[in-house]
Amino acid sequence: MKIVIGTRTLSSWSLRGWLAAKQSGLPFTTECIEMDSPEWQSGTAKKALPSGKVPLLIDGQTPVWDSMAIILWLADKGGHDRYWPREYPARALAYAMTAEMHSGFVALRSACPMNLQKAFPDFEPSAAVLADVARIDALWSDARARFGSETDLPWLFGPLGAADIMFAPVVYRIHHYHLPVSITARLYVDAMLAHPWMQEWNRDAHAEELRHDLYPVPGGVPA
Ligand SMILES: N[C@@H](CCC(=O)N[C@@H](CS)C(=O)NCC(=O)O)C(=O)O
Repeated sequence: MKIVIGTRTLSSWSLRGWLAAKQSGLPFTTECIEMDSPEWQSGTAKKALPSGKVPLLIDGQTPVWDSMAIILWLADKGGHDRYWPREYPARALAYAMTAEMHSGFVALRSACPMNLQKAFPDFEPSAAVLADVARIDALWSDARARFGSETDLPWLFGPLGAADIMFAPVVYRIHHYHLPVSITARLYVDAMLAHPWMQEWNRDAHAEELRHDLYPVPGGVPA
């Protein structure tokens, strides 16, 4: 299996696909397409991608694109228990919040693009961004209160799963843009930041040399 990703510093959807591949427990290789390369910018590199976007999983001869489809495919192959809680009420919430993240939170996503090499301590979130963060905080707190067990702290539903994977870039956004969250959410953010796979991704991101500021946000200091 191969997962094709974009620049680690910038590509939030690639982080999801790559974490999903890690969580499968199956062997895979990673191919990174630099998003500030002339090939990506001119559209040449995108021609090899069915949707023109990353991540793309190639399993043998089978291409699977879109982070949500990659999670579904890998759950079929690697085992649903690796991604989804076993109990039905918990599973319903995990499905719903994973899908809500996949399709929503546009204000947060557009105002706070993921950039792992920069922090924005003076960022002033709009009301729409604060509303998105409050909704995410409420979802995390609900999952933790109802289904996260003390022994399996700090994940949302016990072991790391699809919901954690889908929210992973939000963890970085909260951290890098200094967005206000509850203590419960902050503990979750800190635990996710300390996860070995997040650390590996972050380390590799910091090794990247970016030629352009593709998603400029005013201000910012090195992270
Ligand atoms: N819904 C897709 C979104 C993928 C996506 O937008 N990827 C970005 C990189 S983070 C991309 O390839 N953008 C290229 C473009 O839109 O031209 C998913 O879940 O994988």
